[in-house]
Amino acid sequence: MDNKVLATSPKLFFGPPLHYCPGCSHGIVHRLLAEIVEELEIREKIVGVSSVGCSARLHMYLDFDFVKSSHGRAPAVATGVRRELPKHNIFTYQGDGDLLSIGLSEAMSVAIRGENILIIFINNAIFGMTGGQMAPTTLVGQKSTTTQNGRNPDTTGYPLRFPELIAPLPGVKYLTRCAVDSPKNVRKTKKSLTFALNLQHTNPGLSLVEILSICPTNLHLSPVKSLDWLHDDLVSYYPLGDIKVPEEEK
Ligand SMILES: Cc1ncc(C[n+]2csc(CCOP(=O)(O)OP(=O)(O)O)c2C)c(N)n1
Ligand code: SF4
Repeated sequence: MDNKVLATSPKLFFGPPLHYCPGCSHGIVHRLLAEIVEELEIREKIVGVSSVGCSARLHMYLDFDFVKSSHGRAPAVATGVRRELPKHNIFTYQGDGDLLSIGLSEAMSVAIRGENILIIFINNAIFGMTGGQMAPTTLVGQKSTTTQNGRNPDTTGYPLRFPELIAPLPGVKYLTRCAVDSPKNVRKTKKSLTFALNLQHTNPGLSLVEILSICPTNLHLSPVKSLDWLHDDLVSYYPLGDIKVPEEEK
């Protein structure tokens, strides 16, 4: 193992190695979480809710408390944790298939109730773990195992921009879209996640940080070409930047 990598790993991060495919974005976000919890000194005051999909083992890589939830149910589980621990930081970590397919009802419900939790939403535009089926975020024309000629909106609808959908709800406080495709954007993602966690103490309500990501395995592209696809195709449909920020925090 490379000692240089180990020497610079955050203390709360049990990795590398990770179980992900080469080029997968999940590991970058895991590492950011370890860095943030360490820097904010909240190891004893944060609970994550891990879910299903390729990131189902998230809790095994991070040295702080987690509750494991079933498919799509992380926001409901996080609500229960919030009721018991009103002063903690609480977050869910969910893929697009998990959050917006089976979990759409739970996701909408926490937005309507304005639950004081953070949803970390990994949008790689596909169901990763189960072999590349269409997700609600799959782009028009994008090939998947269930849209072999490319997604056709006439039969499957249009890709869902979830933050834009829930933005008008008063209990929804902070919505932003980031990407982990360049050092600059990784730093911006870290800033947004930190901002969302701090907001739980100053301006309670639902926060959602969408992180545009890549799944090279199911895109059938190299990691480098997958990043080109992210810049050229994904960002064109899912624009980066803040969607909603509380007036008093601007
Ligand atoms: C109720 C239920 N339905 C379906 C599944 C199968 N399943 C497990 S992970 C997954 C897809 C996860 O995709 P996504 O949330 O996009 O995460 P990724 O693997 O891309 O990170 C599915 C359909 C399941 N575990 N439970
Ligand atoms: S299948 Fe996709 S999302 Fe899953 S680990 Fe591999 S690259 Fe990552």
